Amino acid sequence: MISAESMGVEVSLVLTKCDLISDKRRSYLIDKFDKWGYQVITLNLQKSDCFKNLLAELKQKECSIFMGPSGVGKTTLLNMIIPGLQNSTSPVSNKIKRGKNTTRNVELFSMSSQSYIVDTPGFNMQPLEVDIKLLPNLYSEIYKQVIEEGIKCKFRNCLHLNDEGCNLDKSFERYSFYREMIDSSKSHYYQNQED
Ligand SMILES: Nc1nc2c(ncn2[C@@H]2O[C@H](COP(=O)(O)OP(=O)(O)O)[C@@H](O)[C@H]2O)c(=O)[nH]1
Ligand SMILES: [Mg+2]
Ligand SMILES: [Zn+2]
Repeated sequence: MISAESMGVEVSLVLTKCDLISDKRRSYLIDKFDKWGYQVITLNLQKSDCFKNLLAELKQKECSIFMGPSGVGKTTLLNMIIPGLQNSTSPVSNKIKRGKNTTRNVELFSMSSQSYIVDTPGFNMQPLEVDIKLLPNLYSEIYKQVIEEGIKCKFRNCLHLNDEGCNLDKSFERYSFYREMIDSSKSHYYQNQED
């Protein structure tokens, strides 16, 4: 999600297979991701009326890309959206506990002449190469405080790592992840300086 944000790609977070969890768990997840700054769409593809909102959103966009681990239901969703399409899907393997990469290529499908969907095999995480100074803006938890609430730290380019002179409220779930990301970008940055 942070990679997408860094490229200016709008993120819509979709939780699939909601028939497999309780309503309580579903509410918990909606709330969790709301705090991350994402309004999630929850899907249960066994009920076809459930994806109307998502469909409306997809139709408004020029191009949408389905990303996510293998086996979460990306191709199943695509098959429901595009009438007549019967691309292969396969259940999550019990043995390896993950999807089996049934979709092998990145393929572009058209919903209309103005609207396309790309199905992908899943994730292939590349190390993120973002200017370290831009990282804080990719987290809504930070962005909201700095831009919308106007909090000011002592140093103008504060990375919000230390408490001295930093006024950011760091009590949000992704803060430790943010810190790790800054640390790994830093080591990446210094390594490149040495090359
Ligand atoms: N229980 C449940 N299973 C689903 C749902 N959506 C997809 N599946 C199943 O999940 C498995 C993997 O789906 P697939 O579309 O191949 O996943 P992909 O790898 O993300 O493209 C298939 O067996 C689907 O039938 C859902 O909403 N609920
Ligand atoms: Mg697939
Ligand atoms: Zn700060």
